Amino acid sequence: MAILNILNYPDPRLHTVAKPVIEVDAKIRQLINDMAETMYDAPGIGLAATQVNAHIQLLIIDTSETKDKLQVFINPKIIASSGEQDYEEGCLSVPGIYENVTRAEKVTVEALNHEGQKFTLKAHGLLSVCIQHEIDHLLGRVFVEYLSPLKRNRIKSKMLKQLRDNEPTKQHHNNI
Ligand code: GNR
Ligand code: NI
Repeated sequence: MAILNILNYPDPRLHTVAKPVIEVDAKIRQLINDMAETMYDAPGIGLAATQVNAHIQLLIIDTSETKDKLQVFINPKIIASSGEQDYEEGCLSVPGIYENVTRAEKVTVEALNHEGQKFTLKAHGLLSVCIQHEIDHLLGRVFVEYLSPLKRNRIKSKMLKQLRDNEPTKQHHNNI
């Protein structure tokens, strides 16, 4: 197991469109284990392979209180959606930012599990939000793209400033 590096917005690699998984093999299951460790460590309730710079259609979610109900979605497809809901979203790739996003209230998703078996799941509420948020990552979309250009640009500037402030050269300067 390993904790993987999470890409931070506005890293252009977050806009990569993920390719379908051809075979659910030992290598994929290793990545699932590493992503799970990374998500629980963060901590977060979901993680898309895109966020750890693996551009394949794989995402994991655990919205349980007890953090022991990992759900794996490989090659996920939303086959039905209905209604609308607003939710204050956050993202491990946009740390410290929480903004309201409107999405479908209910979704039906088809995917493969960690054993490569096909399943269908109907979700509502937070799980539905999370599925849509993670599938967006696989399509190269980050939730801030639903916000106004003004808000998005403010967030982008804030993230770039954080990045600059964390550079080793600056760190040295700060410590003197
Ligand atoms: O940990 C996360 N919390 C969250 C809260 C509201 C809506 C979506 C999410 S997903 C996020 C983890 C993440 O960035 N997944 O891509
Ligand atoms: Ni996210």
